[in-house]
Amino acid sequence: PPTIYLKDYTPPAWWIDTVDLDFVVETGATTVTARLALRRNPAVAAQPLVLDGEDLETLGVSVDGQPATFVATPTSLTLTDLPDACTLTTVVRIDPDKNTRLSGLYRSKDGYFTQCEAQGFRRITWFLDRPDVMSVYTVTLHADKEAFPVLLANGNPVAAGDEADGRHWAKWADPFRKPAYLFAVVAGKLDVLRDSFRTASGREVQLAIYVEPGKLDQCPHAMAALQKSMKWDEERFGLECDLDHYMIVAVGDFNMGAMENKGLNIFNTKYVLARPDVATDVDFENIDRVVAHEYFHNWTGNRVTCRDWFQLSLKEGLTVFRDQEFGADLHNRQTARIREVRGLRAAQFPEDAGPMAHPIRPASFVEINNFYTSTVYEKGAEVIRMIQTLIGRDAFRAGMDEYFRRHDGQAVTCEDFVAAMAAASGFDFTQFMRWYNQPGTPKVVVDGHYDPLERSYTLTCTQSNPRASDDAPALIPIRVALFTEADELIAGSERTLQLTANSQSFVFNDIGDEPVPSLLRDFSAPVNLEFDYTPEQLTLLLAFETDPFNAWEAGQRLASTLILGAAAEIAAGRTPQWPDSFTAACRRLLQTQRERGAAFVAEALTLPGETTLAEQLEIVDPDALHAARNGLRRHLAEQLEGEFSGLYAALTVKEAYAPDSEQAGRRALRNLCLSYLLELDSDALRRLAYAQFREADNMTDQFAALAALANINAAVCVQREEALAEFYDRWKDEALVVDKWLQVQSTSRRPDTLATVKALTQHPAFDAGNPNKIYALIRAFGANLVRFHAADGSGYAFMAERILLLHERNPQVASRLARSFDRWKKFDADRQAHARAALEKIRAHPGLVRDVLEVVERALG
Ligand code: BAL
Ligand code: ZN
Repeated sequence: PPTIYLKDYTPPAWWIDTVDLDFVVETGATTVTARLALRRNPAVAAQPLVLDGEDLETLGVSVDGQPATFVATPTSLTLTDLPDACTLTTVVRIDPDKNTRLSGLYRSKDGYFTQCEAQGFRRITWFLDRPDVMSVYTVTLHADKEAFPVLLANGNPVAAGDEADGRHWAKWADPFRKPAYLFAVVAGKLDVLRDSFRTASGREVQLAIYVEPGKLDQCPHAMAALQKSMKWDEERFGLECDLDHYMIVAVGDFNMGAMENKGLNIFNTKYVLARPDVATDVDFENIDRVVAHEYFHNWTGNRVTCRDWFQLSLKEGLTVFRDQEFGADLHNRQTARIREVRGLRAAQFPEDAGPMAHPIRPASFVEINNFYTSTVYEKGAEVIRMIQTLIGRDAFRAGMDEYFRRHDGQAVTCEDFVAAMAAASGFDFTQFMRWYNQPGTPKVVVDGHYDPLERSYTLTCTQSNPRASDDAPALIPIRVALFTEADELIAGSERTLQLTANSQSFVFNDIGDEPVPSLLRDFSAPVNLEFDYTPEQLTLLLAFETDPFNAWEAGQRLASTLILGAAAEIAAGRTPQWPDSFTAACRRLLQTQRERGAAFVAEALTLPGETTLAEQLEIVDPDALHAARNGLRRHLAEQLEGEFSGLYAALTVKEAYAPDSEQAGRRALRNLCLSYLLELDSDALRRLAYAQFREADNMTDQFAALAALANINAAVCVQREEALAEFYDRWKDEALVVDKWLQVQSTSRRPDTLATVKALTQHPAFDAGNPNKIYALIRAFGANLVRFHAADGSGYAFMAERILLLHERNPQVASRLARSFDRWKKFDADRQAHARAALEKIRAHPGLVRDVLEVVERALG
C-alpha cells in the first residue's frame, strides 16, 4: 500500500460549497443521493474532479441534471471537462447491515449510526473526503417509523413527516461549514434525556442524550458533565457554545471512545452510561473528561479544524490538554497530573521508543487510523502544556484568543497555532517546533555541583534523543526548586530553566549548603530525567516536596530502583533484600494520609507498573520483573499489615455514594490497603475481600474486591470462584460491567490466564465483533506483560490468531491488537524468535488489511 507524505500536500482542486444528502434506510440496503455544489478552486491549476469512495455501488451520476460520463474504480470517481461551477448528483447503494468495520454508516443493536473520522464519509457517498474541504450540509433521512423512531443529523431540525408504508422522514440543516469527517446521522430506537444550557450571552442551547431503551437512569452524570464543560469553557477560555442543539448519542459498538461530530456527538456507551452500582469512580471521572473533550472540540477541532490529517495533534493534543485542565479543576489537580504521567509512561514512552514511534505531527503514514495514538494525543497535550509553561497562563489565554481571531472557520496547521501563541506572547518558538517534528523521548541527564566558597550551586543539564534524525537540541522547560537537607524549600530557588543547548549549566547563588534539587516539577516536559539521587534524598523529597507530582516521583524512583535491583537478583537466582528505609517511608505516608490526602497517598503507594519498569531495561525478563514487583508488594504487606488493616477499617465509613474526589480518594486508599493485604492471602483476608465484594453498594468497592480476589494464585480459592460467578450472574445484562468481568480475568496475574482468556472467547459474554469486548479480553491480555510475553510464545501465537480472525471484519481494532507486539525486541532471543514467527505469520496472510500490515511491517522492519 502507498505511503502518504505531508510534504506532498496540495490544496484541493475543487470546493464543495453545499451538500444535500437524502438517505433512504431500508433493510438490506440504504440508498444515498448526494447533491454537491461544486466550484473550481481558482488558486489551483485546472484538474479533473476525483472523488473518494469505498464500498459504494454507484446507481447514477449526473451533472446539472444531465447524466454524466465518469470513470470509476473501487476507490475513485473521476469526471473531466466539468464547468467551473456545477451541481453533481450521485446515487449510491450501501449496505450498513454488513458494515462490520464500524466506519461509515453501520448497524448496531438499536439502529444505524455513523463514524466518519478519519475517512469514513467516503463509505457513505462519493466525496472529496479531506478535512480542508468544508461545506454546509442539509440531510433528509427516511426510515421505518416503528423500528427507527429517532432520526438525527448534525444541526437543527427543519421538518419531519410521515410517509406511506409506516415510514417517516426528518430533515436537518447544519448552518456551520464543516469537513466531512464531522458528519453524522443516526436512525434508531432510543430513549432521550433532555435538558438545556443558557450561555454567558443568554442563548438557550437544547441538550439531549440518546441511549438504548431502559438506560435513562444511567445518563444524568454525562448530562451534568456536559453542562459543567460548557460553563468551564466560557470561564477559562471565553468560548461559548454556538449551537441551538447539542446531542450525544451512545452506542455499544464503537471503535473509539467518542466522536465530536458537529452538534451530534456519537459516543461509546462506556463514556456515557454510569450509575453508582455499575460504574467505578474512575469511570465517572473518565465520563467527565470525555464528555468535556468532545464538547471542547466544538472550538478546537470543529470551528478551527485541521488542514490535513498530519495535523491531527493540532486538535487532539490541544483538546486533551483542555480536558486535562477541566478534569484537574473538577476533581483533584494533584492526582490528575500524577495519573497523566503514569499513563504517558505506560503507553506513550514505549510507543516513542518502539517501531511505531512518530512525531506528534507525523511526516508520513500508510493508514491514518493507525495514528490516533498516545503520541498524537497525550504527548501532543504535553507539548501544549509546555507552551503554557513557557509563556505563562495569561499569555496562553491571549494566544488562544488570537488563534480563534485569526482562524475561526478555517482548516489550518500546527504552525498556525504556534504562530498565534508567538504573536500573543512575543516568545520565539523556532526551536520549540522540534517537538512537532521529531520522534522519541529526550533524555536529560542532570549533574549538580556545590561550591562552598562561592556559595553557589550549578546544575548542568545534558540532553540527547537517539530517535531524532539529528543531534540538534530541543527546547526543554525544566521546573526546579532546591531543598535544604533539613527539608525546607530554599526561598527564591523555584525557577523554570530553559534548556536550549545540548549541554547547559544553570547557577543558583547564595546557597548556604549543598541542596537537594527537585527537578522537572509538575513534569514540566515529556522527557526521561536522570539525576544521581541518593535514597536519602529521594526519601526527603517524598516526605517534604511541596509539588505533589515530584513528591510522588521521588517515591516512584525509590521503588523503581528497588524493583529493578530485585529483578536482577531474582534472575541470578538470589533472594532480593528490601531496605527498611523504604518501608518506613511507606509507613509515614500511611500515617499522614489525612494531611497529604488519601488520593495522593494511594498514588504514592502504587508501585510503577511492569510496562513502565520494562522500558528502563535493555533486555526484559518478564518473570523476574513480575516476581520482583510482587515481592516488594508482599514485603510491604508483611511489614505494614497492621497499618494497612487499621487504615482499611478507619476508612470504612457508611455514606451515600457520590463520585466526588474526596470520597473517591478515600475509596482508592482503602482499596489499595485491601489489595496489599491480599498479598498475604490468608483465609481471613480472602473472607474480608469477599465480604466487601458482597456488601458493597457501589461498583468501585465491589470491583476492587473482585480484582484483588481475581489475582489469587491458589489452585482452589472458593471466594475467587464464587465472586467471579456471582458477578457475572448479577451483571450479565449490563454490557459495560461484563467488559469489566472479562478484563479482570485477562489482566490477572495467574499463570493460567491465557487458558482462561481462550475459554472466555467461547463464552456467551464475549462478542467477537464488539470492540469493547475485544479490548477488554484480547487487548488487555496483550498488555498483561508477564502473561502475554510467556516464554513459550503461546501469548504471541494466540494474539496472531485473533488478529487474523478479526482483520477483515474490523481492520482498525485488529490493528490496535497488533500494537501488542510493539516491544518484542526488548525480550530474550527465544521470546523474540516466537514473536517474529507470529508477526511473520500475520504478514504472510493473503489479503491482510493495510492497517495491520503497516503495524506489522514496522514491527518487523
Ligand atoms: N476525533 C476522534 C475522537 C476524539 O479524539 O475525540
Ligand atoms: Zn479528540
